[in-house]
Amino acid sequence: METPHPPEPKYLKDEEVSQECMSLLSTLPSESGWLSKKLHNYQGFWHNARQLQGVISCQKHFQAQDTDILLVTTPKSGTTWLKAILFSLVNRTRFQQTEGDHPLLSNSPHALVPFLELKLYVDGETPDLSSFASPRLFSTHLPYISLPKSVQDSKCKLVYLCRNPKDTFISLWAFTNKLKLQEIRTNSIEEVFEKFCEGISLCGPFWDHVLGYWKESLKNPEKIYFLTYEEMKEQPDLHLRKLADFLGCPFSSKEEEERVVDAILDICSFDKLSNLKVNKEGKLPSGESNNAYFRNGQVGDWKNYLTAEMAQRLEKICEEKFDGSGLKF
Ligand code: PAP
Repeated sequence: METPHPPEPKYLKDEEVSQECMSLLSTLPSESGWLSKKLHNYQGFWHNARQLQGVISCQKHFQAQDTDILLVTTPKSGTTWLKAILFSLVNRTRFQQTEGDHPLLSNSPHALVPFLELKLYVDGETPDLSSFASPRLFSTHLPYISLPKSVQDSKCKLVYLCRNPKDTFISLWAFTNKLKLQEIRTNSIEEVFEKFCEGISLCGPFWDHVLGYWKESLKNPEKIYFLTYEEMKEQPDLHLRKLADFLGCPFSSKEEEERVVDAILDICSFDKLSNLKVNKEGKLPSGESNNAYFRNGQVGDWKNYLTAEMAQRLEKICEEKFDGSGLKF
């Protein structure tokens, strides 16, 4: 007997889009996708139909507040981890990491820090955000060019996270196969690698996404904190302290004495989060299993999947794309 397919997450229900979105889609370049059936190019980046509906809706309706914090990531760069970290950091006086009722112990980080375009605005409607405590914490995969105008105009802060492209690709490929849908067969690595190298992936081209935020973070370091998964893995305590400073909530000497930094890193660690019942067995309201967001959380896992030729090809593309930017992976 065949294993039943997991339900299709909301953001992948391509056919459920408004007339307005449908009309826009018909004017955009499109390509066959590797998770959704099709990807559409909007403002230079690839989105599936539902995601695009969310992008347009949040561009139109999202009103950023000066105190908002936006976690922006390239897909599969450690979004889940940083959602947990930022949530714990900014709520550390409301919720102590050592208490048994900390929200991270019974909620997926994705439920605590929702995506704008993939969750809150995905239906094309204006969500009620009045229940969000201040500072409001949201996340997005939106490229810089597509951010709602109010994000650029307000004093809200952006934390940007990306990851080595080879590990990003492997994580994305593994994720799409985990979520594989009825109409789409398992994605072969060669096939999707080709697409990734052509820049065709969710919110890709990868390099354009990264460069957009990299350049802005150099111009405006008060507004954008640029971070990589590898840096966070290597010196998590350093970056957590820097994030706290950047967000205007530095650790006090009393908190340093009480080792709050370690407590936050501990509750957000891969081992801790991936072994919680909620993340092992729970599902998001969109139907995805929380465990799809935890694989192995390693740096350099690409070595187990990519051939030397594949790795060289992607390295060469990135070298060319990032040339002169000062950014290296
Ligand atoms: P998203 O962008 O679709 O929300 P995201 O959370 O970025 O997904 O991707 C999951 C990756 O983060 C997985 O990487 P892997 O496939 O290389 O293993 C996942 O294992 C990793 N991850 C999730 N939680 C943590 C964590 N607490 N610490 C480190 N890595 C983590």
